[in-house]
Amino acid sequence: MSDDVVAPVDTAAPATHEPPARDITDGGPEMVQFLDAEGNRVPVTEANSAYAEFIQDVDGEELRALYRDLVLVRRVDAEGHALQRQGELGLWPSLLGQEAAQVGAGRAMRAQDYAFPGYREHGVAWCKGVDPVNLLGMFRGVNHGGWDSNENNFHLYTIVIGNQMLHAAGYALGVQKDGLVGSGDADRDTAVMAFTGDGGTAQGDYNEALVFASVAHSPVVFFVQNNHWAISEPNEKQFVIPPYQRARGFGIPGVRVDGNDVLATLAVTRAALDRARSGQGPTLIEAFTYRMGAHTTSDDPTKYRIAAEVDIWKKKDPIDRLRKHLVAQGLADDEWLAELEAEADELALRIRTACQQMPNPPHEDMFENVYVDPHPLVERERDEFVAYQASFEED
Ligand SMILES: Cc1ncc(C[n+]2csc(CCOP(=O)(O)OP(=O)(O)O)c2C)c(N)n1
Ligand SMILES: [Mg+2]
Repeated sequence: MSDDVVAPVDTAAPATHEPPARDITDGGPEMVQFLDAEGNRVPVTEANSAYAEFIQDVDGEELRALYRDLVLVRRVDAEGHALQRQGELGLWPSLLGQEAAQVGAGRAMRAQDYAFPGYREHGVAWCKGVDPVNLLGMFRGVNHGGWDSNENNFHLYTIVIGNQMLHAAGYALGVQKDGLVGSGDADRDTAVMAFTGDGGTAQGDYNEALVFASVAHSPVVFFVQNNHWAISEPNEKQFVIPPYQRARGFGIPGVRVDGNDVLATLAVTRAALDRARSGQGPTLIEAFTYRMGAHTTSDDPTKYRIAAEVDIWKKKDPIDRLRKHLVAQGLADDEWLAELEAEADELALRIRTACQQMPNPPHEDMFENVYVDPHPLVERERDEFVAYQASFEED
């Protein structure tokens, strides 16, 4: 049993509301892991044995492709951060440290599977084929959300915490009613993935979505990235029982995976998506990971967390561990790694240039897309706004 497990209630004992003390750097023996922090393959354990078959086909080429994803996604993130600091973006929420959780989940998805992200899922966006330039446009505030959701089956970012869980549960219900589940056709059967954080699990929307999805046996995978912080609030303020164990209370399987291990995340997510597509209902995945950066560029984490905690997690870095593994297996050498760095530089230059060149839209564009059809109230407000703007003298 992991440290997180709360002992059965002793009715004779006085009630206590103190959460159990836990080591936030240790996911416990139930956590699924295939690559340890040193890049070694983990032997078969009770926790990982059921998932090994889901990564049996991952050969050297695919391992290198996963590493490439991790490196490029981290570079997109670094560029987003830098552009915000240089005044080009209004805000940037960094995914630093969560690359493996997102690439593992994103690469497990098939083209027809639909993702409902929060606001930090740049790695999932990458895997679903959303151009990072679109992410930058959204945080630059030059469009209504950044991209066409249906182009890549990747919904718009949702800032209202936990809200996308309900969107996903509803969409999954629709998928089910359209008969897109359980036919055995790998290109047709569809699953839905909903992404939220540890803080999100405390929201009403999250809990309602899990009830809806579980009673309807909908094809949805709830993917909680437990990065241990909800802005400045630690796990202890969000739950007493960790998310993967709370799944049981909703009647769905819950699994904790090492979110800094791309192989484990890929395996566990593939298993959960297969379950969903074949009509066996929802699964909850808790990816045990860490937010290495600030909550967003508006935040200063040195005000509320100690550097020693960050240092421990730096040693669990998701990219370092896969690089060590590749090098040890003879799958990567200095030349290949340097080529990848050059590719990352090119990507960074492309998205930076595109961001700086984005034209500012006319102000009145913000009145577009409020409703599907024109609406008299919105039109009146737009006209008033245009007249107000025109009342200023040109300088
Ligand atoms: C309904 C709602 N309440 C509060 C906020 C303000 N808020 C923005 S991010 C955040 C923390 C979310 O933490 P978590 O779910 O752990 O996700 P993380 O940011 O760590 O990825 C809060 C409270 C919000 N956006 N929406
Ligand atoms: Mg969090």
